[in-house]
Amino acid sequence: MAVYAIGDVQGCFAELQALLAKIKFNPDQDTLWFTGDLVNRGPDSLGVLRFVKSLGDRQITVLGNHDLHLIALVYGVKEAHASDTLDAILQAPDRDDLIDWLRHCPLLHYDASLNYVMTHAGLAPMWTLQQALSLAKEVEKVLQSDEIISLLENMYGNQPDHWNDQLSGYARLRCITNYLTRMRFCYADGRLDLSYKGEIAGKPEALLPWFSLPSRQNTNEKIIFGHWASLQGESLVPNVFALDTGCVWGNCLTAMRLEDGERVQVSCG
Ligand SMILES: [Mn+2]
Repeated sequence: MAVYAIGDVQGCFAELQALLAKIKFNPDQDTLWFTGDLVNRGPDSLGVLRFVKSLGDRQITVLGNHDLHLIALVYGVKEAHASDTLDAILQAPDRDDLIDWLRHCPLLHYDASLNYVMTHAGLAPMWTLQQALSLAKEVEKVLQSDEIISLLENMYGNQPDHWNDQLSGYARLRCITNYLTRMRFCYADGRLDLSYKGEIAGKPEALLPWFSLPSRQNTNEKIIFGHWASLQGESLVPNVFALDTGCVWGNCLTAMRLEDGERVQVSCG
């Protein structure tokens, strides 16, 4: 009856199976949480997507930027990047079922009894948990509606880069999506920086990891996130659990058991 949160898989199907064997995952009893970016860059995104979908309600997946990119490709709103490894999904006979399942995944998951919240990139420092829940739902509602193509067409771009409650329309949805799926560093006032992607050690002085802002409004929440492989699984901040350990970059894939915080890893070299 365990719940495990698993970091970014990015198409590394064999490593995912090895990790599930190592934790002795029992699909009749256990539940898996995925931090998103199930697909892309790795060798078998189709295998990962089919497998996670097949788990039904034994899994909870929050959407990452690569998952949204796949959805945008299938809806014809974006062109593939040279580094994408999504062709097998695009040509799969069950493609439409897989994408329809994917677009119904949430951007944020909160479990009150376990007292954990999970998103792909983290919780914007100026949001309370209650705010974040309701803002994520605003985007989910449109992603799951007939308005999806228009949302995807308007989803890309780095502006507006600073949340405020007055934002409206697609600018508002884009800003929410960027905080939930692309955030790493912010300025002290909570403005997003989406350009610097390097190590914390070499960061520009004005930037802080989102979870280190002194004014952060959600420090009492236990937050699980992925997206940021160069953290190597360590945020060094209480209640902030970084689970992307760079499987697709040859490092490792991590599962954390929520009941006791114990971590299990398989190496992906
Ligand atoms: Mn990501």
